[in-house]
Amino acid sequence: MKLTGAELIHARLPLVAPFETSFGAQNERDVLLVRVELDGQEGWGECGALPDPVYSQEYIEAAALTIRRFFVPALAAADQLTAPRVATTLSRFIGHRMAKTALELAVLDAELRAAGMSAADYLGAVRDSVPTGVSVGIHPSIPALLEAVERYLVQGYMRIKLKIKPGWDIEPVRAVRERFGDIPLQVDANTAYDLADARHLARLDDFDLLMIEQPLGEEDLTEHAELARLVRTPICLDESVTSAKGAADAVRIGACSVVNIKAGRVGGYLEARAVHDVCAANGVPVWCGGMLETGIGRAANVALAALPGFTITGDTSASDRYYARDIITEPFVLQDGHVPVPCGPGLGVTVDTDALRRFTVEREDLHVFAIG
Ligand code: NPQ
Ligand code: MG
Repeated sequence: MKLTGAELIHARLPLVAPFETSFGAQNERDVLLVRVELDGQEGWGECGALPDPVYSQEYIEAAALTIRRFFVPALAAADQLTAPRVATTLSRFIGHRMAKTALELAVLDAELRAAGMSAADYLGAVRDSVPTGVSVGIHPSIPALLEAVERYLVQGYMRIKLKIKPGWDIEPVRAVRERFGDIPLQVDANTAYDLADARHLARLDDFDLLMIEQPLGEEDLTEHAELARLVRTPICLDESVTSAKGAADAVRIGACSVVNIKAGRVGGYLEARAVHDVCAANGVPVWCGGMLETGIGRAANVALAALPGFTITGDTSASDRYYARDIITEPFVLQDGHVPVPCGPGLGVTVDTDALRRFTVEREDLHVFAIG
């Protein structure tokens, strides 16, 4: 198939509650969506980038520029465009993995809609629903945190992940353990600590956490391996893993014993599957992370999380964890702690274009013509 159209949509969705992490608080989710046409067949993709380069180097405006200036012209020159060929066609461009992921996903959606196959079947899903956990932001007080955690447990979430940072770590974890007992519990620091904090982080060992996610810097693989020798709680990497090769290296040097897989971070859903494969081959459990996706990216994440190696409950929460109103007609709804894996063609979700228009900040038709 050939790329016959491309459109960028910058939308802004209000969050049901502020989401605070060690890198800041958000009241809304700005998101970059991509709509492509392959021989006239529509496909949708979502870019995980945030408005500011605070989780990773990428940010929305830079992703939009990169897609417009480099990626779409390169893809327009490809004759037989398929999802696997997106990565090979864009491989001479370094980085910009979230931008690449959005395009790969849109091409995959169009290709699979034309073929009548679901993304879940294409990726190799073995489940028709996936258990899900919830990521709980930093709260203004311990009572406010406990109230939020209680709400999620009542809703049926299978695992609680607390965001931590220096000054908000031991006490919130202790309070949640004391109040809710033996629930599946883990923490995520989003790179907020240094190796010098090892003795402090070892205090978390008292609370039988499933893991500590990304305590140290993105580039601190060696330091994570050292930290893993100083704490008993398993180390999970998020920001540090940007490819299947990187995942294999991290595991080999002992930097982590669990991997959070996010497609955008590794450059696409096919590379995400490769991370899954290399981890499975090494006996390393993986789980599916999230970037507060709309229904488009959420559908893809849930399909990915249905692969056999995703043996740990992830962050693929129901839509109403983040949004009062998603821009997708069918929200993902929690049933007995699980979300259903979409089984329709492509991503298996339908974009409500009227609703999307109401949330759109900026929209742009891209010129689709080959360079050179
Ligand atoms: C993580 N996600 O695992 C990320 C971080 C993240 C679900 O915890 C707005 C504000 C958007 C904060 C997207 C979860 C965000 C955000 C992702 C944090 O590290
Ligand atoms: Mg994380």
